[in-house]
Amino acid sequence: MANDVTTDISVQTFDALVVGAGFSGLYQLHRLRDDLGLRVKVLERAGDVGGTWYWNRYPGARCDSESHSYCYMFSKELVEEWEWSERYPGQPEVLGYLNHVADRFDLRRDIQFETSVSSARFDAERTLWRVETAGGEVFEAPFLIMAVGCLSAANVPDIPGLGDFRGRWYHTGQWPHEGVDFTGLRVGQIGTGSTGIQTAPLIAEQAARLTVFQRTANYSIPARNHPLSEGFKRYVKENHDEIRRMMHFSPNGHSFLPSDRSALDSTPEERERVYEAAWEIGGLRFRTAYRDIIASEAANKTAADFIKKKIREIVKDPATAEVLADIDHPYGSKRPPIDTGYFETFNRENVSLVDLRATPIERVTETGIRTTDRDYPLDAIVFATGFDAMTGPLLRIDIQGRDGLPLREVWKAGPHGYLGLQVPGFPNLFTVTGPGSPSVLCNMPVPIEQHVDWITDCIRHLRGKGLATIEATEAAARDWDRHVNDVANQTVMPKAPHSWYFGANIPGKPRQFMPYAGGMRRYREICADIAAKGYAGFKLA
Ligand code: NA7
Repeated sequence: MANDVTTDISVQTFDALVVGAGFSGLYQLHRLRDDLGLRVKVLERAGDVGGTWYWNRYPGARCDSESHSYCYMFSKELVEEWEWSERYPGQPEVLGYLNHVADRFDLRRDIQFETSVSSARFDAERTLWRVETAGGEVFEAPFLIMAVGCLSAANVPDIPGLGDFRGRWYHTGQWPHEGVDFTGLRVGQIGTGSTGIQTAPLIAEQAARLTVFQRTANYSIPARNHPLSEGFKRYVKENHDEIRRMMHFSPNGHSFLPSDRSALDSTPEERERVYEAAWEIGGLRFRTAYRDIIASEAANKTAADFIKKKIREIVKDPATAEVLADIDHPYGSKRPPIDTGYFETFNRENVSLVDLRATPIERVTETGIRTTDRDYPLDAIVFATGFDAMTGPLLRIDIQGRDGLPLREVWKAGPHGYLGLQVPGFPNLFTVTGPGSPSVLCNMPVPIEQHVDWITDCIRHLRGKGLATIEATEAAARDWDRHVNDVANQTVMPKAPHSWYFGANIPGKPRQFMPYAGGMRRYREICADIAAKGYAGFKLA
């Protein structure tokens, strides 16, 4: 029988659409709805709020920023009523915080969960973005804000034979909500980035055997996590303004500042004392022991050598220590992890390390992983293999600007845009912490708040002036691309061209340094200046 039922596509219209309900999307909704009075809809793929903290539920998932700075600072009341329990909050605590924010500001009523955006097309005639979801729904609005996160497209490497594996496998960024019990199992873990370094010690405690497959050896600094004292909690509440000022002043949005000394001005003995003290304090503060660790290769080498020495001291088996300390890039040129007992884990009887540089993985078999020299029988594989960072979450959506111009086409040689906020040819489309902005080099809530505030002010400005569109100019975007590249070249970052900052972890992805390495403070000033000059470098119509 012929099916002649016509589908009624009912289009839902709003003043602004936001994609994503993590740190960025929640705050963007609050600002546009509660401060500007716009009708806003947030579309979120997950079943609840939280973004990265909704998905990353692997054992040991914990924030690398200190809790009192890993939070929104826009509301004094929010800071005063929320109490963090540890120096670094674990995943459940951060997720609890974001749920609290969603409830406190009554955000859920404007968020549609389990809604995956598949395409977004700009209709120039009507000056509207038309957004379609995987479920076939259609939404329209003049403004579209992509709050999709920088590290939300999981990267499962295409290793031959994975489909044949008879055990279970997991990606850390898509961890089962009910958790995984590794008791009695032989577990293989691929990846030794921030995630792998956090999860290995916990998996090792539970599993019968853990085999860590390491491709690139990595630095790590002890986190020295601990419960927060009542005195510190009081200090946080009473010094909100001061802490916020410090976060805005610091180059990376943290609540501490780098030393004003050069590592090269210290004697070796002095340096040893400074690094020893920084190692004891732990965490990302280590990077601030001297002002030039990230800027100068020679200064960096002094920090790198110190950490390598520490690895050799901690790890008892000299052969294992050598593989762990054989690090081929400057400290901080890849994302610097912090850990709780990572190197110590290799002193356990039930843990071993495989050097994939010497013996690469050939395939996954029905019963485990085969490298070029032997088979490793496994019951479970954990992929701690990271993400298609920064561009991945945007490019998996079919975004088309003026005249059907696909973003995938514009970015086929690497991301291109102005301030990491806009791309020429895509009017009224904003990317929160997009490529070309400080984003992943910072304590994330800081660049997020700055972008959301800038976007909100921009939309307010347009509406106040009766303007319909804002669009980055090609010339401004080209200059900005060059500037992003230039400032990266003033650091040690280009010495790790195999990092995900360059897109190098994804086969076929164009190699281009993606975040802005000029520092959050400088970036904030540039953005403010551009807005004050009537949005220089943008076309307003
Ligand atoms: P990362 O930092 O991208 O680390 C991924 C790890 O997985 C890293 O050690 C990679 O080695 C390894 N990897 C990736 N693909 C493979 C293949 N095919 N074979 C072997 N090993 C592989 O991701 P994380 O999740 O740890 O951290 C991401 C961010 O999340 C982090 O910066 C925090 O901001 C939170 P490689 O170094 O590429 O040789």
